[in-house]
Amino acid sequence: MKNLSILLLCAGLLQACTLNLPDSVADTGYENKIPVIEFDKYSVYFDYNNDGFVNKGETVGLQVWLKNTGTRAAKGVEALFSINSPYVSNFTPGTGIDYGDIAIGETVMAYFYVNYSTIQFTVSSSTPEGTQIPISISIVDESDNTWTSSFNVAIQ
Ligand SMILES: [Ca+2]
Repeated sequence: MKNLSILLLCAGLLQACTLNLPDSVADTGYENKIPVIEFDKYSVYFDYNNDGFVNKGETVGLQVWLKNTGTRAAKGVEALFSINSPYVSNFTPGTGIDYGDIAIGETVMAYFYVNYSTIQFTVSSSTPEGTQIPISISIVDESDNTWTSSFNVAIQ
């Protein structure tokens, strides 16, 4: 609560606040800042009928963006995507995808295939409409920071 009050004061009095920060805030150095990498968004890069949606029976390619929501840049980010659904087959790649460096607040898309998609899979023609396909992401950087994130793809 004390820190919140200080932050509110700082909105208009940045200079004065810098001089009066309590130790708990003033001592927050670079070593205490961490990158946090998580799923940001995806888009359908290619699908069989070109409607931009993932339909049952289609083989699709998705582009996936990751974002650094932390307080420090991440170096050498690699993401391994996995899927566990009875309606999905031919999920690739089974290896990590190099996202490179991700600055604070930056959103980055990486692709694995020549066709510029990040991941690719086939949806069974027996998939019920409205099924949510869960995709997990295991993320690591060169400093051995690890994160897990996930998102759902709706089958139209
Ligand atoms: Ca489609």
